[in-house]
Amino acid sequence: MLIKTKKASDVPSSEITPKSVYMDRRRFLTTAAIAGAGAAFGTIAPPGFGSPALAAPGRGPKLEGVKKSKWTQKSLGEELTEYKAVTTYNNFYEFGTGKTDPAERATKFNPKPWSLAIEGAVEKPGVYDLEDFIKPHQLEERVYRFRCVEAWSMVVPWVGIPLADVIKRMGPTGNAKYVAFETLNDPKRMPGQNRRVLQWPYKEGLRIDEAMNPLTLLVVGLYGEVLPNQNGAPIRLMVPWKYGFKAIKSIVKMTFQAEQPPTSWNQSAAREYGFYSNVNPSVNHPRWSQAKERRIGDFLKRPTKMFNGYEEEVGQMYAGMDLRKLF
Ligand SMILES: Nc1nc2c(c(=O)[nH]1)N[C@H]1C(S)=C(S)[C@@H](COP(=O)(O)O)O[C@H]1N2
Ligand SMILES: [Mo]
Repeated sequence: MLIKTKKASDVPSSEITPKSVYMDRRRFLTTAAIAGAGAAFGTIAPPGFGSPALAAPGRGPKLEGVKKSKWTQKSLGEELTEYKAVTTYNNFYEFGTGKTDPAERATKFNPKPWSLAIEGAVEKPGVYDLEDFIKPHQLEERVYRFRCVEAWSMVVPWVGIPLADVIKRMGPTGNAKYVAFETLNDPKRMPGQNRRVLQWPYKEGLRIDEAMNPLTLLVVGLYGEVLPNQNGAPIRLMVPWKYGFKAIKSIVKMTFQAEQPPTSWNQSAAREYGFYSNVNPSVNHPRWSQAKERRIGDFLKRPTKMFNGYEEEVGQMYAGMDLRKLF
């Protein structure tokens, strides 16, 4: 996300794929050429279609009992973004506003133990220990496209549980029209919160049907491993048809309520960031076009797709809505 004090004439930092990412990619291409076409890429990706990152040994604790889903790399038909880029090119303002800040500054953050508060219009509100909260659910891997409002994008094999299953378990009442999410607010553990670049805690929200959509995932891992701190450990949201800032990290609270909740980016710049924030190439950001995006690792830009390519799955939820007004 860009800070709003930037001038319109500034080139968004997102326009520039960081050199380290290019360099890594080039290095991979060379290595792959040497290794030859028969190289095995591990168990997640089909051979020959794989991500370079999977060729490397494990980097974090592996998650056990993760099942495959129908959202595979093959079904998406796109290359995975390298693990290194996914974990070093981040937006997580609680650890600084620079792209490499989270990876550099969140190393000492300890997301264990973690509790998650469920509040409001549900039959089973309470404060849950995260491990107990996750345990009844089957972890699954889903390869999703992910597009930041800054016009860069990635393809990531997330591991998580469908938010719909969690909501069903909590028993929403008739007043549960929206879900509000909050990130941990603890400047001692999240030093970026000492600067008021946003109103802390970071807040996000979804309409209940969006939260219950089969695509919506509560993420606890990526690349088969426990979610790295910089990517929002221990639990973050993933709504692949919306801009990246909806994907709130390090969640400590979910509140079910009748009113549309306030969201951090909307509070910070209402003209620029709406509640819905569906990826929409025909609604430009006031300061830049949303028609194209740069896939991290690519040189050329590609056209952005309506709802980030998930129109078939989610378009119906917005039938009859003016998405220029409700951006
Ligand atoms: N708590 C919190 N969640 C956040 C952010 C943040 O600054 N704080 N940044 C958002 C933005 S703008 C993006 S693009 C994604 C980035 O996720 P990634 O670093 O895993 O790619 O996280 C989103 N979730
Ligand atoms: Mo973003």
